[in-house]
Amino acid sequence: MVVLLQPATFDSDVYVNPKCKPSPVLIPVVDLTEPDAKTQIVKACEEFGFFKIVSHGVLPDLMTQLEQEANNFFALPHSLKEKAGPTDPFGYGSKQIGSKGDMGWIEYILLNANNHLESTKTAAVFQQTPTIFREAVEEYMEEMKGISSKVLDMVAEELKIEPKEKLSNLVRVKESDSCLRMNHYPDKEESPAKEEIGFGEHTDPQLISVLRSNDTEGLQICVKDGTWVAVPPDHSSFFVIVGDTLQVLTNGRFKSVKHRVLTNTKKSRLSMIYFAGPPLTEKIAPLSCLVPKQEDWLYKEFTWSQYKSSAYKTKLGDYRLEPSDPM
Ligand code: GA4
Repeated sequence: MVVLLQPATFDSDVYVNPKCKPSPVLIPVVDLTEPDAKTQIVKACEEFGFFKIVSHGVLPDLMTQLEQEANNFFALPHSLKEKAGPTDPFGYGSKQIGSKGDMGWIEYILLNANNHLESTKTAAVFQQTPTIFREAVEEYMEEMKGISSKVLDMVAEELKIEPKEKLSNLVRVKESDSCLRMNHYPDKEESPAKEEIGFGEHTDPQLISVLRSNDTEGLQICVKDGTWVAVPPDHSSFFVIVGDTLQVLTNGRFKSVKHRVLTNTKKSRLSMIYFAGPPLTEKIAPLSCLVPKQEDWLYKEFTWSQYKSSAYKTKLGDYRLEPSDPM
């Protein structure tokens, strides 16, 4: 199934893309219960590095409860929220993204999916909030681990990757280095609201990311010809984003998709993104069952820990996956 998306329009010169065409773009929507879902997922990963999933089985109550609790956190006085910051990279952050000076119209919480209470910053997030917030976060992370493993199993089955749990095990094991981010893009008082960068363009370093937002627009993806396409929000579905690591494992067959969030509405946007990452010690290289001859590999082998630490030293928009030299 495919859905028609509207191409993004831009007011400011900064965002004008010379390749921005007024043509509609088709973005895949995959129903996870359909028999050909895995074929559609692989096609979507090759074509866009992005797709929407419906019939995912996650209870709407959990999604709305976490959204409500996150909204309650962001409604706290700034002085209280700051007790869980600055980010290390976990904890509460406001306007600053990463450590290289990227800024956005945003405040956020970044939580490690494993042992998150061991980080003093993330423990501080939950000191300011009722227990129900931590419980909802933990339950939601389990669901997201399930969704990302399921998507990776479907990819493995379609690509005939052996053993067939090879990809999903990277996420399922307790050592997996995944994290959950809750982004709050505050509303604008002025009318018409000024368009600003909420979260600048970037690719995600991990395997896949699973995003859910409230019904406020803002997310855009960059399609093959360089056109930016606005993704209509849908609070009951998830959006899957291919990350750099899956691009390397598939030797570039799947592309990690550049995306960004622009804020130009009077409504605040809240999104939750689960970044499914492999264990820190995992060696990442094109899968030999997909690319048997090493001379055909576009990327050198590296560990997730090496890639992650080099990515965290870059600016958000930097291109981090030069073939043969990902370091
Ligand atoms: C992008 C994906 C995730 O949000 C994130 C981000 C991280 C951060 O916010 O600290 C990074 C960014 C993300 C990629 C490059 C570096 C690191 C900010 C930044 C400038 C948590 C992640 O893993 O990488």
